Amino acid sequence: MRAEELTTEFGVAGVLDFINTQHGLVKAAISLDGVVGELYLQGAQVTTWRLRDEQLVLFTSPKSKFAQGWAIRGGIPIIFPWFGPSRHAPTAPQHGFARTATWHLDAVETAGGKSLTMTLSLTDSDVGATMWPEPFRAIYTVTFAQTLSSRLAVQNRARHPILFEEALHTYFAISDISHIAISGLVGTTYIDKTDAARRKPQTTELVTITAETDRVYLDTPGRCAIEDRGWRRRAVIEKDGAKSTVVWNPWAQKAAAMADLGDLMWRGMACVEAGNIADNEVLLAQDGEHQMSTTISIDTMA
Ligand code: TA6
Repeated sequence: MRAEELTTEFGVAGVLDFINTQHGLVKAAISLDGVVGELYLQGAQVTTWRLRDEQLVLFTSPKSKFAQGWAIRGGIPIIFPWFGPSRHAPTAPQHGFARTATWHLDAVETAGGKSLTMTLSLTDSDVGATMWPEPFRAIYTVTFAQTLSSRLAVQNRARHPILFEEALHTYFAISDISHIAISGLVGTTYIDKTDAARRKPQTTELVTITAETDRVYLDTPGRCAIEDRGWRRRAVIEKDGAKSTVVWNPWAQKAAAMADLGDLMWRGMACVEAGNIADNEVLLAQDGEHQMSTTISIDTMA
């Protein structure tokens, strides 16, 4: 659907509007009391959630292509039904097809000027069975308010159990990579993707990033946080139905090779992602539904 049709059907004057972008995508622009938001129908991807008078919360690279079929570098990409390279189809796109597919907007709810909830869906008929043969329906519900809540539900429409991985691959804006520490992961085990996928214990209370970091933490608690000394704030991520946490920063060398990142922007971002990956992948029964969710909130550090 084009922006005009979406605005007619779902627009809320002064709160929700739809825009056709120059590269052929459609995005929703959200404006609430004290909150600004943006979501692209491609990938159902939130790219902006900002509290007025507050630094950016989500990082989105201005060098992103924002074009059809290209993954947007930033915000909250939805990773489904596999994380990283596909084990079954080596030529299939990294991180699955959900982030480059166009999702349907099914419903919009507002609560005065305080919050706005969008519900979007994607089914196998939207993406074809070439990459993944399983009939499914995915429903993404996101609420923009003083917190940002996202829920991904997956329904199995196959006549057998299905296996899949998923993640909300969130890019956080930070003051500088040297100023942050991530809490809430101590005592868990991680797969170190920068070191031949070796499994290692997280022994320190805080995770700091001093080089390329690409870790899949398994069986993690429901809450972690990015402590940012530079901006004197904490981004708290509460999750449910998601057993894994990914921590990623490409650092200088990898970033220099990424056309949609490059230069020094890697210093101003850190991905802390909730999902079900590797050992935590989801086995979903026939006709079953699995849900995972996150809520991001910002509080000030003393
Ligand atoms: O979430 C971390 C990761 O899996 C890294 O391995 C890195 O590849 C990153 O995702 C970005 O992937 P992308 O396909 O968006 O370039």
